[in-house]
Amino acid sequence: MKLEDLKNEKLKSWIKEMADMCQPKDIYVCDGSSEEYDRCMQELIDLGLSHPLKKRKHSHSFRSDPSDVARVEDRTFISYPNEIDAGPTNHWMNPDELKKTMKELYKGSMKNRTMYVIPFSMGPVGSPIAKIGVELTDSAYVVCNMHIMTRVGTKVLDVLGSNGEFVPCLHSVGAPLADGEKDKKWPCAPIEKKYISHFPDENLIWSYGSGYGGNALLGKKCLALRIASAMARREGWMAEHMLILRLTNPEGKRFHIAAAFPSACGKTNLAMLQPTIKGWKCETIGDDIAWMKIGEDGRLYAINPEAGFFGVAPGTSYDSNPMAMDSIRENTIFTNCVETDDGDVWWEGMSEPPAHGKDWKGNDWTPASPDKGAHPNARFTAPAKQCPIICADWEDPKGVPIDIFIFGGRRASVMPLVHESYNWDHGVFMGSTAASETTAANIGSVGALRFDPFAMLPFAGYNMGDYMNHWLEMGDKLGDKAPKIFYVNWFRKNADGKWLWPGFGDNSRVLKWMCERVEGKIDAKDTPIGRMPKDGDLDLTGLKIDEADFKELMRVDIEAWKNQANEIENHYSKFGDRLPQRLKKQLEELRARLSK
Ligand code: GTP
Ligand code: SPV
Ligand code: MN
Repeated sequence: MKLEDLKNEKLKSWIKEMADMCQPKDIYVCDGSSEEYDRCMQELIDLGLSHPLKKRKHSHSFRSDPSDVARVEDRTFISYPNEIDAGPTNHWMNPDELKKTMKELYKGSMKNRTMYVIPFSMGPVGSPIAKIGVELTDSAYVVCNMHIMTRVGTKVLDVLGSNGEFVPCLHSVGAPLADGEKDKKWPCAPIEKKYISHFPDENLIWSYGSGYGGNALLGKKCLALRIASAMARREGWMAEHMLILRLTNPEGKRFHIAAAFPSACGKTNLAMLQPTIKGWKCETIGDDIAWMKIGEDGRLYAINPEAGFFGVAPGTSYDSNPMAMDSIRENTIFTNCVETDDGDVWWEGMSEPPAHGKDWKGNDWTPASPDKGAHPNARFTAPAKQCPIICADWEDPKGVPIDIFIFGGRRASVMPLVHESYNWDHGVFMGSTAASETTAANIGSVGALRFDPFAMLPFAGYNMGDYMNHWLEMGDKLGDKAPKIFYVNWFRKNADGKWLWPGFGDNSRVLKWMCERVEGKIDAKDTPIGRMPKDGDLDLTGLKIDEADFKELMRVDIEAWKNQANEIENHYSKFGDRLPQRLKKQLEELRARLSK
């Protein structure tokens, strides 16, 4: 389709204005067809960027620039006229100033490149809950990934019509080409020139300088979380960093669970759970993002706005996550994995290593090499419909009614395997005080403990204090129809640094306990931090776990929790008068219970 044929005048004039600034050699409007995917991929193959895999049908391997391997939180901006509206946990710049700086960078940034226009829908095309975005990008890699991760093409333009609303998303890798200049293997800009910018008042996204993941696939973290969370607050719904799954018990009763864990802390794995307890079944609805609205019956309904998985490769195996392994057998893009000599990909934790291959930097690699073969944030991009346990209703625009919310993170100590909140406010308190060790999903230090409220620290599009208040208000609206709230930690370690809990499929045991709590089948034990399983209520049938290890896994260390309460006070103090009083009260109540 040509630019002139676009029916939406606002879209047409925005594209023209952006093209005047970025000066691409041509403009191409994506139709979303498989021929288009193949053509873009062929261009990338011809440039030497994409390597077709002999062992996996219609699949390709990429290696990014070593400087461009993950999200860049330090270069991510939430831009409102007033800094306080971005809040203390976001990087802020004044919108005029930020735009001025970025316009200088965008000027001529697409020279000798094509500007692709990607109309996409987050959520099923045409559904009332879906949002339309249009990404302008100079990266064919982004086009191919967006084809998998979102619903792209002419069908979206048809829904947009002549006067529909869309979120404008401008993206440039920030590497213009001089006439006749040969392209780099992975064009991008140096870190100090990268900007991932959001203007929530205008529903506008500007991204510059990175070609990787959430920095560049703007439907995902930028639109579906940062912009959508701001929209959701204005409109009374929720946009959360949550997986969605359906669990069916042996009697056929269904439970819908939404869980928020920080990046690289187990969402994809839990979403594709293979229960190790008899008669229980799990189906996947989403693995990263949930949009939730209150339905006519007063319950909270969730949809997955995405169409694919952008999943962490390392650690994914037929043992840990067979459903993910089956999802990536074909039509998949791999980034920063090992390429084996026989034309496949490999990563740490997948299987026995190949005798020889090329590592994520393109160097010769053998199991004796000192460095990891795959980057710790190596990823696969795969269509969600390829997941063998994708739920039949996963694209139902009505969504699924949520029974259970789970928060969690990586904590080597302090946090027990599972506890339940006393009520909604206490659950919001648990979410607002979630803490986790940092991972390779962001460029920065790994393994450092930080508060990551609701697993949304890098993704909240407005002041986190206001965000906490929005959760409280949603609870007020939901009343007794609100989901029950739990907190889990699959990552507690013993003194030798070994996991105390087997995790993965065995996490079903914890979910079973939650479902039985929701049904009112069993009581729980009150502890200072919340309700915990009574002895024998957590189903450990067939599991070999040392008694002492299990005790340690479930231990509530009062002294450590008193210390935790002090850290929470410190964390809360950042939010000043934007911190809801109801959460301060929760902290006081926790302290009172700890001192009893
Ligand atoms: P993002 O896509 O970054 O949002 O990550 P995610 O939350 O989907 O994390 P994912 O499921 O991809 O897991 C990240 C890493 O944690 C992988 O290496 C997993 O193998 C590992 N992991 C997931 N679940 C468990 C678990 O129950 N126990 C242990 N020990 N590791 C786990
Ligand atoms: C995350 O970091 O939480 C991801 C990967 O899901 S990215 O799309 O890069 O944000
Ligand atoms: Mn994520």
